[in-house]
Amino acid sequence: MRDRDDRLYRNRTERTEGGFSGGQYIRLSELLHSIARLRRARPLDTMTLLVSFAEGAVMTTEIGGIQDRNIAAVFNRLDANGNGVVTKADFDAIAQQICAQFAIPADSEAGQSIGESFQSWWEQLRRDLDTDHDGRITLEEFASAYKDGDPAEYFAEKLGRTAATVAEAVDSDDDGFITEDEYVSLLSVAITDQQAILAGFHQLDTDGDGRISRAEFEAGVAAVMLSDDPATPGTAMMGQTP
Ligand SMILES: [Ca+2]
Ligand SMILES: [Ca+2]
Ligand SMILES: [Ca+2]
Repeated sequence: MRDRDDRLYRNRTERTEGGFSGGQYIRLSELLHSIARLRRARPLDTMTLLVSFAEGAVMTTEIGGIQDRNIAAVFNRLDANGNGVVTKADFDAIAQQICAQFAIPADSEAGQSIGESFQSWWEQLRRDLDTDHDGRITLEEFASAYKDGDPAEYFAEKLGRTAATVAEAVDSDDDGFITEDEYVSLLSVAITDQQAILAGFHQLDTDGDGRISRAEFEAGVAAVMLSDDPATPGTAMMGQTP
């Protein structure tokens, strides 16, 4: 136990002191930007890629508090082949799914770039989260990143940047606000229960003006996996209810 605690501490310290060069969330932002750049010749916007990534998500689990269930929901999406651990094979599978969906040949320049982007994202995750260095990220390892110590400030900052990228993509008319329609169209690929989607929308709309500002959205995304209080805006985004 002592060894494990030391390892977690070391792991967190390295992350905090810059070993986390960019972090997995920054990787996602970079990935979306680079793919968007690559695909500019053909219409394939960031929103479409986000939707593609979210499809097939397993968004409901029955066990634990709201934080555990949100963490499990994200973990299950990363575990693309559903074998209960996140490995390189999952990221290969996600890259292949995206290439297949957009008819991008895997051996083309664009296909190779997508594959490399997901590989670098996996490598970053492995360095940050695979605390026993066995090449597999278990749910326990994944959850410890969000639950041990006090990760809130750190993750709020990192996740906030990805949230900004997502908000930009979802705000299709670029007026700085995400409307109910824009929000529902993003979430409905992952969550079938419309009431659950709307509950997430209203929870994020903290000033109650009927639309989600980018600041409201970014604050909510940053909190998704960090809070065990169902009253915290963001905790309902993944379709989990108290
Ligand atoms: Ca897996
Ligand atoms: Ca491991
Ligand atoms: Ca609002």
